[in-house]
Amino acid sequence: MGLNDTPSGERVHIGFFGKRNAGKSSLVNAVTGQDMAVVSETKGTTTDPVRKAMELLPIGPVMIIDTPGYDDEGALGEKRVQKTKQILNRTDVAVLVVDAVEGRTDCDRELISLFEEKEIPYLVVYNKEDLLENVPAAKDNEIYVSALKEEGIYQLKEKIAQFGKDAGAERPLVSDLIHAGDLVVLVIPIDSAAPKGRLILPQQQVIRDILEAGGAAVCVKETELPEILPKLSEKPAMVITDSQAFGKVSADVPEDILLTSFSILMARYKGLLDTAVEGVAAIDRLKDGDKILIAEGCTHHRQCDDIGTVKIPRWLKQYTGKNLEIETSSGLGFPEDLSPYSLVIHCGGCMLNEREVRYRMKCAGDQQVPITNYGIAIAYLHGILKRSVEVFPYLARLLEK
Ligand SMILES: Nc1nc2c(ncn2[C@@H]2O[C@H](COP(=O)(O)OP(=O)(O)OP(=O)(O)O)[C@@H](O)[C@H]2O)c(=O)[nH]1
Ligand SMILES: [Mg+2]
Repeated sequence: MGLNDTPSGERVHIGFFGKRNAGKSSLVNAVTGQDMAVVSETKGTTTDPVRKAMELLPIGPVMIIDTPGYDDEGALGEKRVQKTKQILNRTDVAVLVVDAVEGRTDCDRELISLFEEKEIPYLVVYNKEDLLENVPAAKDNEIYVSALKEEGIYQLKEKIAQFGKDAGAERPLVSDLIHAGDLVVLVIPIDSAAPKGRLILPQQQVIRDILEAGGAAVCVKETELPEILPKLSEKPAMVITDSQAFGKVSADVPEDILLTSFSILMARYKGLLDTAVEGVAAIDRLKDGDKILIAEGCTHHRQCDDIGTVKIPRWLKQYTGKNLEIETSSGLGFPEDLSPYSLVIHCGGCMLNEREVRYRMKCAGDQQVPITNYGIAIAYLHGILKRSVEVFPYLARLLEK
């Protein structure tokens, strides 16, 4: 796959932040080896984020983002913080650029607290070291460089790569939940909605992860499960089902066997599970007239469309018995202002939109609007969420509250 083919959602996003004139744009140019950003001695040269896709070894494909100075007086304080938070929501590694002569300022400390709040790994780059008489010793997440003299740029790239590699480290899908030698049953419906001639990506990924853990995967359709399950000479460590078949499968699998769904494992893999489980409890607090946003990441899945516009609204009304106002959005049309909504239910399956989905979850978090996803909401509305998160005892406890 060529460099230009890597979708931006799959790139490690590296954002450069700091005061005006700290040398953010100069550093971005030095790191990318290109004059992508305008540099000048005038404060406030960069007024909007500038992005550049590149290859940064050993991470691989990255997206470098240059940002406007965080101390810009022109913009209203609130708006500036908002804007920076939006960029931070897409940032995997933050690079704080500090003028080495001036040292850390209140503005830098404010940025650091934002990084910490967002749990974004960051490193502090003291730029303009050429103007220092003595270069102090640097801590592990600090480095002294000169963008102007191109000093320390190679070391900076290595440090970014080291932080980015950790950021890009993938969570396990299921391998941490099973042991070598375990038998895992996968329930995979083969209906008209299933693609012809192959399995879908989450199913492939789960099988691969089970194999890597030294386990064995037994794949079966939901219709054959009752007949096949008793044939196993040993109790399976776990049953993983397609969430659409959860109701039936949950009745067929004895209570003493752990049961979960592909969508729950995927949600955890993408780092969305906790937020979605916390958010779903808002369903019980819904009142007549409350607005709910059902957000679809893509515009082309007819099957998802049916779930979002027809099934979930129907189940919501049945479950709550309330008169709810349901709005839907699709594709990139996700509203910036979520304050009118009592709950956002987002689609969860689309692989390419992973970063965007995570970003939207964070937007909702910033505005204190509960957000959940299709898989979790469907399980909750059918009263089977508790059983499907049993594999994660801390979440099961959360639901008991
Ligand atoms: N001496 C010295 N000057 C530098 C260095 N890096 C940048 N500068 C100068 O600092 C000034 C600001 O550089 P920029 O890269 O535009 O700074 P910025 O942080 O992008 O500034 P804004 O876009 O205004 O927020 C320019 O005059 C640069 O030439 C450096 O390593 N040493
Ligand atoms: Mg700039």
